[in-house]
Amino acid sequence: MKKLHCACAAVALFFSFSFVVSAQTLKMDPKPDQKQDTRDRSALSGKRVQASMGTDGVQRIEILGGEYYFDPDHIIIKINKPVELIVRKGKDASKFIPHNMIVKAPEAGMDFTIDLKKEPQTIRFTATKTGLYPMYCDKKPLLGKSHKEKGMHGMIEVVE
Ligand SMILES: [Cu+2]
Repeated sequence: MKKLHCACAAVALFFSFSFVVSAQTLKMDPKPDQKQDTRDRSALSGKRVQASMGTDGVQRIEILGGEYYFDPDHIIIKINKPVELIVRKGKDASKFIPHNMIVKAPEAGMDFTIDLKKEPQTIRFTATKTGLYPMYCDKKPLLGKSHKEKGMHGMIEVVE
């Protein structure tokens, strides 16, 4: 009798477990726009995020960088409103690989180069022209591809 009881419990456990697994598989199914992404860090890249407007009128967004990505890598900001990009190395980023973030668009009010650290740093500017502006890391080992070529690049989109 006890043995039968155990078997029943095992079967019940098995079914509830497989239910959890299938529910998780469904949840983990990548979104269509992420599927099309062919860069190295497909799980992280291809992410469009609009900076959130603070009650103080400053748009803020946090960006992580690492091997070899920016997360998010497509940032949407509003024109003529102050922006704070809070940048730092991702938790998984190597201590030994240097990274930076560069945006060279002086015509749009954005012109900066910042070395990424584990601690957050804030870049402040106000974009003055709508459009798409590239951001990238220009680090490159002596041999091999640059970080940019490996996927460490993204876009800042300035909208009305
Ligand atoms: Cu880099």
